[in-house]
Amino acid sequence: MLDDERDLTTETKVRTERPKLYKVILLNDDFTPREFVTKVLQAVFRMGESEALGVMMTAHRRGACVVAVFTREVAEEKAKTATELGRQAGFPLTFTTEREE
Ligand code: NFA
Repeated sequence: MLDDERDLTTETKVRTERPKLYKVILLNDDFTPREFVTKVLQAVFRMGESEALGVMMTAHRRGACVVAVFTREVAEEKAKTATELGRQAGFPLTFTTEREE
């Protein structure tokens, strides 16, 4: 179609919105073994051992650490899965999600 033939009164703009992003946050506790936390980070968040150790130790020292950022559904699913792995092993390990600014 030639440009001149387009019906300018019925054109619609296509806008693709950026998805809102959510942080998954690891909370420290006094009971979950360091090695268990490290293994969960590797399994659920596909981290290598040294990165997982770094995240675990940051949460241990500071009380919490951002693990990664995802769309809402993925963040909530990973936080739930990782928290559940701790519960199944009898630990209070907790991952939360928070909307990124
Ligand atoms: N603070 C826990 C310990 O000393 C380790 C831990 C780190 C737990 C990060 C939860 C999150 N065994």
